[in-house]
Amino acid sequence: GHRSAIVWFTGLSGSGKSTLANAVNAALFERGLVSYVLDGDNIRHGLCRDLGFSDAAREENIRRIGEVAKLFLDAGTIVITAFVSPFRADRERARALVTEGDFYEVHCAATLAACEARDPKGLYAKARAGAIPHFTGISSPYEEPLIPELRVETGGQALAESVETVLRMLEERGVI
Ligand code: GGZ
Repeated sequence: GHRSAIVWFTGLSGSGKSTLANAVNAALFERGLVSYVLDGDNIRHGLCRDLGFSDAAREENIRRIGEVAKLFLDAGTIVITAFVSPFRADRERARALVTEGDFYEVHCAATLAACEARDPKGLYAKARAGAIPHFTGISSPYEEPLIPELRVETGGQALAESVETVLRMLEERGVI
């Protein structure tokens, strides 16, 4: 059996959060476990379509995602969230919504240099040119987790290795 849990990925744009979240989700499915990914594709285009990227808008974005994650937790799911979630206080607020031990913060710790070199959507180039205001890492802060449950070096290792690291952590914590 398994426990429900919130696995909260945080990291810079291009740090591999969504890719890792979806790969972990697939691995959990292979094991017969019920999990679900919340990311920009299914949240920022729907529930949070009214929100931009000011500090206040991000705070509200993360607040809503925390509440939705809590609902998935109550429904018995392993919910994996993949948002930049750059502010410590906002992440701590999401953590505080649920019981201690149900929330696993995972720092996708690719460096800014690695994310910017990769720049899969060309957003860093645009941000450097001043075309995207408040871009995380360039013109808006990213507050690294101080004591995340897990730190994954998504910039410098293969996806499969990162997936194994997350699964091992969930095993060690008795989630799966
Ligand atoms: C950061 C931005 C911005 C700004 C658009 N700053 O690489 P992506 O494209 O797919 O991931 C980024 C995503 C961030 O949305 P989140 O909901 O995860 O952010 S937060 O948790 O801070 O609310 C990026 C894109 O949206 N994007 N403008 N200014 N990322």
